[in-house]
Amino acid sequence: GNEMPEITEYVDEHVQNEEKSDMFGVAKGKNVIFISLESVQNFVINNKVNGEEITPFLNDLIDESYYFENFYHQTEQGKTSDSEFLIENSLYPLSRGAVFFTHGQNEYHASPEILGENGYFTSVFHANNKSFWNRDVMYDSLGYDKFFDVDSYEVTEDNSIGWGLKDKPFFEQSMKYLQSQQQPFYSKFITLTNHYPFDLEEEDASIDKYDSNSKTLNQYFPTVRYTDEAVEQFFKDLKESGLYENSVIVLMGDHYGISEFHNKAMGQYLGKEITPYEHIQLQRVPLFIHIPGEEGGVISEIAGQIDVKPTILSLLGIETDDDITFGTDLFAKDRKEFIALRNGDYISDDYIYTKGQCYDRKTGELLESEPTGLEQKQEDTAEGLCEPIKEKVDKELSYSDKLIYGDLFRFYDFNDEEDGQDEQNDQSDQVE
Ligand code: GP9
Ligand code: MN
Repeated sequence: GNEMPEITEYVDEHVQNEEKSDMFGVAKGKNVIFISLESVQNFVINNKVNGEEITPFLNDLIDESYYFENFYHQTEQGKTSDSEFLIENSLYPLSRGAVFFTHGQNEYHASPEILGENGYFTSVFHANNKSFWNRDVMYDSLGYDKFFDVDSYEVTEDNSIGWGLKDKPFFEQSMKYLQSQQQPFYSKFITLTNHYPFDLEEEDASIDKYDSNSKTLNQYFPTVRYTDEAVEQFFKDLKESGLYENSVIVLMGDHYGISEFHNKAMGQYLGKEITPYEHIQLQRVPLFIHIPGEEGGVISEIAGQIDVKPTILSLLGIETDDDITFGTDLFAKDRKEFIALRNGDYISDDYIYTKGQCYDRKTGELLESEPTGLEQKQEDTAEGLCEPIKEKVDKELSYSDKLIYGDLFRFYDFNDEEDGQDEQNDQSDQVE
């Protein structure tokens, strides 16, 4: 625990906001329904294929939500599980392997645990084997009350494809469990149909495939549309059940669906060459925060999955002054100046740094390249422009790694007073 003082000092000084945002507590006491949209990247939003809208429901939802158009996924090899780790801990996943597997039994201070301490019932809905990504173990460590895994669903040959239960029956079958939960609840839904290799039956496809040399990209569009329709139906069901009015609904893409192996086809679709800069821009995934009764708006500031935990807790009016997070409330005014990707690349207001090159974020212009000769580093190159933030990025990633490798939260007392409260709450909401 020797590193703890240094890390908490860094977080206090460089991450946490002094002032609460104007949005603090606007959703106090409401349910949170978090929808993880498998492999949905934001290039499909407000875009078309063969003249057809790809995500008509999500496109309309922008008008009634806070929509973050420059929101980046920060996952690595742990894919969906890394995104879950990011959004609930506001720590970075690891650069290799999946932290869900390698550190599933660490001590954490995750949002499900914090929400449990604040009277929430917490659950996950996902129609896959419970041990996939070691979720059954990790969800205990994160403080979840209940995991509705594949065993909670009726899965037949007819209602499944690819990885399992299709998203439409998944949401349909989830409703009865959701309605029986104690309120307020925090429930996370993880969709599955829009997963590589994006297989979909003809009868479920509302739009045609794209036509390029990448079967993967071609098939991606109809499956994204299928998930869009599944979410639309889910919203209808939520409204019918009466849960909608009293809930905040957050929708987020977990990570990219189309890898760089498909850059040629992607370039054909987008009508531009996929440069290293464009590749980073393709790591944007949608984030919607939908609060019934609030108008919302499009937010262009850079944001990332690391920011989800502090943002949700702030909306719910939960104090997090003593928390250790590397993200910030997205509605706060003075936010940290960069979004770090797990490989050390980063996005700042002015720059995108990738592969040792420094780009202008807004124009994509290559500002400077790192000299190729090893010993030739010069002050006035890319390093000059991008280097100061790059140093901070590396430092922050290493602090996050230290917390995980050393299981350092064992040595940190998050809040004594809160602990006293937990014990009382725990007795009242044991729902299985
Ligand atoms: C598996 C699902 C997809 O349960 O979450 O996992 P991914 O391959 O995207 O990590
Ligand atoms: Mn995924």
